[in-house]
Amino acid sequence: MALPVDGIATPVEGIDEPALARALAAIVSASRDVSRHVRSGALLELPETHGEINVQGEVVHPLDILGTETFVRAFDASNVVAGLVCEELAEPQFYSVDPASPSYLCVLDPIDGTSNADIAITIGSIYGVFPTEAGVELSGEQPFLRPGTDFVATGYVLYGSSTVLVLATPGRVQEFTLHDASGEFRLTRADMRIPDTCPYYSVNQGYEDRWDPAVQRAVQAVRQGRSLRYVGSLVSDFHRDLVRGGVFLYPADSKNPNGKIRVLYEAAVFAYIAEQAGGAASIGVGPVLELVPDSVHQRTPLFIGNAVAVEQIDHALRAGG
Ligand code: P6P
Repeated sequence: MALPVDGIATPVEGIDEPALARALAAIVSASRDVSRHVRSGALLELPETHGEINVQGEVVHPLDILGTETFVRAFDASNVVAGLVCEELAEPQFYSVDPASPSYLCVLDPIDGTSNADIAITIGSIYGVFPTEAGVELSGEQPFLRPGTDFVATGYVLYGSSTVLVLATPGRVQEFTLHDASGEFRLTRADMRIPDTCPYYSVNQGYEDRWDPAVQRAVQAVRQGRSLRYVGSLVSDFHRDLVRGGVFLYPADSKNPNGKIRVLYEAAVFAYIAEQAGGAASIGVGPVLELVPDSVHQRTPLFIGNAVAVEQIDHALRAGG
C-alpha cells in the first residue's frame, strides 16, 4: 500500500496509516528547512551560544539549537507526534495530539556530526518513530525505553552534495532526493539492499590504543582486504555502507567504556534500517535491535553494515579476538 506524504512527490510505498504519513510529513518538512539552513553555511545567522554543554557533555553548536527548534516546531504542530526524545534535550518532551487518531513517539538526533558543519563536510539528521502504547502514561523516559524492534519507521537525512532522505519501513528501505527547485523529495532508490560486497570498513583507527586486545584483533581481522573510510558523521558512513557496501565500527574504548553511539536515536535507528536492507547490527554481544535502554541517552558499542562482516567481528569478539 502507498499513501501520500506531504513534501514527497509521489505516494510512499510501505505506509498504510494516514497518521504515520502525517508524522513523516513533519520530518520531511523539518528536514527541508534544516537543509536550507545547512546550505547557507557560514552565511547563516545562527543563534548565539556561549559554550553551553549539553546533556551529552558536548559543547552546543548553534546549528544543534536551530535543528532542534526546527524539528520540535514540526512535531508539535503535527497533532500526531505525542512525544520526542532528542539528543539535544535532557528530558523527553510531550505534545498534544488528536485523541481520535493513532499517535507516535519520535527519537531524534537533529544534527549528527555537527563538528563537520564548519568545514562544509556532510552532516545529517537521524529519526525513529515508535507507535504510542495503550495504557502507557506519556510522561518521563519510560514510554521511550523500548527495543528497536518496536519501530514502525526509521531513517535519516543526509545534507551532503545533495539532500537525501532515507526511510525504512518493514521489509523496505527507500531513498528520496530533494529537488531544490520544487522543494519536494523525489524517489531515487526504491528498494535499497546492503551489497554482498564489502569494500570498506569505518572506524576511528586513531583510538586503537584505547581498545581492549579483543577489539584490536577484531578490527585487525575485519580490515583485511578493505579500504578505510571514516567521515566522522555516522549518517555519512552508514549511507556509503548502505549504497556501496561496508561495515562501520564504534567499539567501546578506555574513554567511552560503554561506547559513544546512542542506543535510541542512533544505533537502534540504523540497526532497523540495516536489518530491513539485509544487513546486521550488533553491540558485540548481541543484536542492537533487541537492546532495551535503561535511559534515553544511553550509549552502546556499535558494529553495523554487511552481515558477513558483522558476524566476523562478533565471532572475533566472542573468541577474544
Ligand atoms: P569520533 C558524531 O559526533 C558521532 O556521534 C557520529 O556521527 C560519528 O560516527 C562519531 O560521533 C565520531 O566520533 O570519536 O570518531 O570523533
